[in-house]
Amino acid sequence: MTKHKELQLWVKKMANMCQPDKIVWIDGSEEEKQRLEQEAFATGELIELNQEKLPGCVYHRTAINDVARTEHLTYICTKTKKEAGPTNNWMSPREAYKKAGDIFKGSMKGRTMYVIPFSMGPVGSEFSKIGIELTDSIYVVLNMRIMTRIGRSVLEVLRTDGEFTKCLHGKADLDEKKRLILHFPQDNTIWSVGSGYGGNVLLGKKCLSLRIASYLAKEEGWFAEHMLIMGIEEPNGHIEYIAAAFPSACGKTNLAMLIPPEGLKSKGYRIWTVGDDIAWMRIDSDGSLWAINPETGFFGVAPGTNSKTNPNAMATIKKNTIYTNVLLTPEKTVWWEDGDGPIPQEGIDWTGKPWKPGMLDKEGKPVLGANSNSRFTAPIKQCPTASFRIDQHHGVPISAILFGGRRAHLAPLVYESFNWQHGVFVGATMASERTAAQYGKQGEVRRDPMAMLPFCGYNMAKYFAHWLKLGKKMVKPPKIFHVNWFRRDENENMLWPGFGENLRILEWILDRCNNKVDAVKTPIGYIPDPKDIDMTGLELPASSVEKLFFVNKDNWIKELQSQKEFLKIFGKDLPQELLSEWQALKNRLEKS
Ligand code: O2Y
Ligand code: MN
Repeated sequence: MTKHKELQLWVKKMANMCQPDKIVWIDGSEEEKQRLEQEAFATGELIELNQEKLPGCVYHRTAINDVARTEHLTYICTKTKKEAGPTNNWMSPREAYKKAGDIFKGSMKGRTMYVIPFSMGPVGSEFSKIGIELTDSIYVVLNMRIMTRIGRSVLEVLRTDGEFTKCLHGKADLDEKKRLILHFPQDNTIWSVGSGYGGNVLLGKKCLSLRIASYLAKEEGWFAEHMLIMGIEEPNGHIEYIAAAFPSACGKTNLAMLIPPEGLKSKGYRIWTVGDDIAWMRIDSDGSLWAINPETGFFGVAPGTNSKTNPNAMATIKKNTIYTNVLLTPEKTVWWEDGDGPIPQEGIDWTGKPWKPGMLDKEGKPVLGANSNSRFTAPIKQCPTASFRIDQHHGVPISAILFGGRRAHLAPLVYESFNWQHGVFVGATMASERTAAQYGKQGEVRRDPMAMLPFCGYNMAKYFAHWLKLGKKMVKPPKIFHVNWFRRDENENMLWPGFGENLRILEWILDRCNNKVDAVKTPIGYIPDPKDIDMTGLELPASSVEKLFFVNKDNWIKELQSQKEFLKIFGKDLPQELLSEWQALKNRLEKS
């Protein structure tokens, strides 16, 4: 399928190591998809779902020990440890290739190696990057088919000597002790072995589009970020785009496809979804920032997704969707906790065992039908709010960047940074409190700069410097804001309803970008005058509004200490500008 010599040689070399029985080049056709599905149905790798109720949908279960990204087995393999920085696991390239090579050796005997040419971003766009993933999993091929642009057209753009990221994935024995997710930014290479799930194996997603791309972005002068992109159509028909970075499990997918509340909908607001997870952004010749979503699908968490929390997601996943690790019902439909519809009276749970509601495990805890990280993989274009700009090579112009997290008693509902440098400080010190559903101690604050802690492919101190440097290159940089949809009162009651109501805050943000409203200066940044937030149709007591915007000086002084401890880990590499911002915040708080 290709005359690209380097590609041919690399495929041959990897095949010599993994020893598959067969090599199949993926062309991306519909016929090929049907063939692969039939093959996977025959082996049990996939189960065909009820085609009347869920046309084009299939079901997959992963190994029980393989249900989420494994950050502790994920490495950045740069020549020196310093290049990977203090927040990444590091392994030398020599050791990493040897360790993983030993696991890969002969691991595809009796299996087929699929060669997937894929483009992150529209095929042929100057924003886009090409990858080739070798994998022994049909499940991976079919997921990549939804999440990226694959097949013959990609090879045509690659021609005979184009650059590509070498992505090798093998399931091997699916043994956690022999699982490694390795990134070699200096070789433009990813090796993933011993897993068959999600972010570990769909190598175009977190591995290429964030870890490798963040490194390429630093070298080439652009941004690869863990951000949603959405368009907000204003009553006058003009669409403004924003990008937002929240740590995993803080509602990026819900925000990206929110439904305007009645009060604002009647004004004429409409939402356009460009992406829910990743943004690649470049400074254009007009001096402003333009973004594309390099992906073409959603790999969303099922539990908690329902017609109330996210009706657009529910509409998206009615057809052509891969369901992973959810409950399978006797009529071959799917169900998950906090989903839609009546609880099925029986089913097969995500581990493959018979399940009934109310079942308890040995410790007396409820047995879940769906794994808490069970997923749907669905095409963005099926989303009722999908933007008509998704395939545009040039992307969309970004007016505002939002950072956010869960901070029960600290950050106000929204605040605006004083300028780009201050905004970078706000992003660099961003943090979120763990929920009960997350691994670790509930309520514990996890620093997650720009929501990139698990995804930055190089030293994060240099990443902050890169943000500062690009800020200086923009004539009209986006304004940077911080949002916190999760503020609670003194009795731990949530103060803000979130979901569609968040549009009220986005409206204020855009008004700020367009110099339509003034704001109140506080030590941490600008906050809204509550009268400038349209609350039509939302009954919120005045006391709640006051609490939502309260800047609690004592809590912020405590926060300063925690920020300082975090920034300290970067030592001398930390840009001086961020220390100055920290000191300035301290001075402002002490004076207030
Ligand atoms: O657990 C996984 O393998 C998936 S993690 C994921 C998937 C889609 C979007 N974001 C994330 C994330 O962890 O940020
Ligand atoms: Mn994500």
